[in-house]
Amino acid sequence: MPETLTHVASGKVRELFTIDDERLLLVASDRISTFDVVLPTEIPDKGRVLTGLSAFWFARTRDVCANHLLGLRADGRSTECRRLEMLPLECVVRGYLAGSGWKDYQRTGATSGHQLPEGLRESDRLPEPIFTPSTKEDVGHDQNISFDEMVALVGAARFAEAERLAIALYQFAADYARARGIIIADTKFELGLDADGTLVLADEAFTPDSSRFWPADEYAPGGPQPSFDKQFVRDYCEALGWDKTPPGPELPDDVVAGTRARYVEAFERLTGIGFDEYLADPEVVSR
Ligand code: PZK
Repeated sequence: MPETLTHVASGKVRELFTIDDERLLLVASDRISTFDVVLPTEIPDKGRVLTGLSAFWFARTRDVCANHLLGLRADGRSTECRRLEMLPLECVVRGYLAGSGWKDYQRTGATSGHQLPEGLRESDRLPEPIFTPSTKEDVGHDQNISFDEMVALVGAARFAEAERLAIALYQFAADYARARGIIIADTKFELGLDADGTLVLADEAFTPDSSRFWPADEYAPGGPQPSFDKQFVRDYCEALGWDKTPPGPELPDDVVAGTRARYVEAFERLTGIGFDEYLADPEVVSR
């Protein structure tokens, strides 16, 4: 009998459904966004690459932090997960100075309450990774918030625990990835509480959609870095002179093929597993 699922939420490129009271189904599409706009052209297998990578990290980090993963479906893009009480904040960890962290630093010498050394350049590695959580915004960009606002949202003890887990998770994944030629400059994840009140890693983990992936062999601080996964798309869009407002442009076949190859390359470098092995049996990443 076909399964009936209730749709509960849509992200830009993912969908969330209810399976039952305890379980959700997270489905990653092949849609791609750039400059915050979802493009009309899909990247074949992108959703499978991101689903497999996330499940790989969940398996590798289970001794660092519990996670919501129950199992992968045979389609390779659908994750069955435990339903949690989500914390009302996005856990952001930065190991390098990019994006809004770099913007804040240029203005104030600090980001999210972390005073940083003088003289840092764009994309420099930070002395230590820092926790810079933000609020969840339904529309537009997440807002950076102060320590006091954060403590008011979740309480001091919960905040300290989230910070400790977030930094430990980032340290693990960033070291692992750096040894395989990929810099994870920063990352964002979501934590939830299970019925026992334990903090649990949810959503996606250390994918190129939730993190900045940079090719380590091209790393040159002092300016912006190329994106491991989306650089062909960005270059194409810049060359078109598109104004970065919707609708975005269709992508030509060579940009699609080159971008798909980069996603598959990230998957294979990080997991050490062939992508065709993953397609044949998605659970290979969890063993
Ligand atoms: C949950 N999101 C964000 C992700 C979307 C929206 N395990 C969980 N338990 C309860 N809630 C969530 C999760 C997870 N993961 C995650 N919203 C709720 C989100 C993907 C697509 F539309």
